[in-house]
Amino acid sequence: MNLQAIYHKPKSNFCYAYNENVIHIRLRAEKGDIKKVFLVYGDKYNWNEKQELVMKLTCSDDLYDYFTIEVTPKSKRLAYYFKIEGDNETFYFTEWGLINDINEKEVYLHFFQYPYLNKEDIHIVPEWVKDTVFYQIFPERFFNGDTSNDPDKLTKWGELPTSDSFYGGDLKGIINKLDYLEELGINGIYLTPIFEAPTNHKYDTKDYFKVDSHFGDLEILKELVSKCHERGIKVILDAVFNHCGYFFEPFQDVIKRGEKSPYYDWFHIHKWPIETNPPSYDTFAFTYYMPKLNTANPEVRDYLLKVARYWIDEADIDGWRLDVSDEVSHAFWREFRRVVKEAKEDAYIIGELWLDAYPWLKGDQFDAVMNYPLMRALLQYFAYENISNNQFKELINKIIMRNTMQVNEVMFNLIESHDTSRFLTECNKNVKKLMMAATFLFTYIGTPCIYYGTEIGMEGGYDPDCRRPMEWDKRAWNLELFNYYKKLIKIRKQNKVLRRGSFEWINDLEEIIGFIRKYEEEKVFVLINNYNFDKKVTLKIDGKYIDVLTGEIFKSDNNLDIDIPMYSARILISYN
Ligand code: ARE
Ligand code: CA
Repeated sequence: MNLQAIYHKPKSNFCYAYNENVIHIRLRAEKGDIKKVFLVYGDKYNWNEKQELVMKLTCSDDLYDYFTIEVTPKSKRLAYYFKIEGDNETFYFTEWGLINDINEKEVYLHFFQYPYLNKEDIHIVPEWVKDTVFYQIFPERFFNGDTSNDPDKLTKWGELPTSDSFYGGDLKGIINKLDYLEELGINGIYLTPIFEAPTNHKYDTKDYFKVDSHFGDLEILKELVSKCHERGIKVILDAVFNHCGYFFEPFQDVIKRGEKSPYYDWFHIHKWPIETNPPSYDTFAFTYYMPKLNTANPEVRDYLLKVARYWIDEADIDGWRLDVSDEVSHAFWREFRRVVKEAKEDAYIIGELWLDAYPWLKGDQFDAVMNYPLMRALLQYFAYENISNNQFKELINKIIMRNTMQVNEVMFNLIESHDTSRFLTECNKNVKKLMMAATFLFTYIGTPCIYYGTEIGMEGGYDPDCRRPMEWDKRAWNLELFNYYKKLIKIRKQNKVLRRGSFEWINDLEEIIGFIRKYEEEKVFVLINNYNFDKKVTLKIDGKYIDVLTGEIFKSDNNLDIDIPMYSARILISYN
């Protein structure tokens, strides 16, 4: 047995409260090394009544197996250790390591503990997020609903963007297109920044309390949010708190007055007079027009927290997406969460974080992050075909195991954004591959987000090309893709099992990606063929199923042979 590979840690993603009653436990071991693991658990004050349960080998990544189990400790206290069986040896894994034998008289010296399941420490995620399909809008590029607020020099709608083009898109434009969004079926909108700022992307805020005049004003934002709410659509805004813009008044004051400015300590200034090339102060990515804010300064914290609260109170927004969230202090985000959840209990807080984000997702900071690791796996498997089926599964498993299940269930899942090139461009315009990746996105755990225009086949390379103005001429749409997206959204909305169900791979399908999701009595089998050859697979299933993509009905009393033509998928839902 490879003892060094065995890993567990209480109060981490390996042992956490899932809700007020349930604790999830995971154990890691070398892949293929361990035959069986038992969880021995009980209350440390009443150890006599301890119980023993077999843990399930839920998944594996490239190196490890993960065994998991769910327990409901009666007294809310949990003491436990693992009994691990290898080929011809048994070990006990305890707080102090691996031992050959447990001396039950001294067991209290050994066991791991989740000492008490305190309610206020549990990461409660907003339930509505699980029922939401998001749509990301870059407001400058969606629709121009009010030409009277346009910037001076406009690029013609339809022409390709440069880093500084303006097209005139605005909030009124989004209001005008709500029928479109409702027809598509989405019920959540994430807007990249809308506050006053000179650039087209507005990540360089000048005034955090003002809607940019090219986009509208407070009244129009309120109208947008209330009209969205009337249609059951939630609205999330972008919080750019890592840095401000060059023209942010406090920064301008520092430029003028240096150390005499009361705002000097709002930033990280290395030298005055201020120089911009290279910047003599900390910035976002050495970008001189994005001075980094000093959240160690309580005044800065108060200011930003006021901003966070203001837009919830004034405009009734439903959450925040946090720009460059990894470079802002954890201490700040903890306060941020408290303030935001106080203003709106079920607000959704999403970090923009491209890494393993577990340190931010323990329940005291964010609810979820933009799932860029998932996007990467989808690109590798569906677009580039440079990883095998198994490697894809291992990657997905690795990503699942990084976080708690309540986080996975509200993860902000995406296949492209305003910071990446478009999926369709990455897969050489093979719309079928995009359709297959989308099938995964809409049937997988977590909340799907569509970047405006994906659904009609928009293309584009890296920023700024991925921010082309939305195509409104239906003749230029890929209608097959559009209808497929509509269908996927509808299927997800109609089937709770896709929004709440458990997740498990179906093994031995060779080139087919297959998984099962279960929720109460419902079951769904998803099969995806991302290759240019037809396949037939045999599923060991019983009962009646409908393929909600095609309407075909299947009956089986053990082996179901099913065709999966090239670049197609099946979503088989059980019914009586
Ligand atoms: C501008 C120009 C671009 C040019 C760029 C480089 O528009 O054409 O290529 O400058 O100089 C905003 C604007 C961008 C703008 C940028 C700087 O939207 O258009 O680019 O400001 O002025 C990392 C960060 C992540 C960040 C990405 C972009 O970790 O936080 O880089 N994303 C957010 C927003 C952006 C925004 C900003 C931050 C700044 O979503 O839109 O940019 O407010 C890896 C790493 C990641 C890295 C990622 C992408 O995987 O792990 O850390 O993200 O690659 O590079
Ligand atoms: Ca306009």
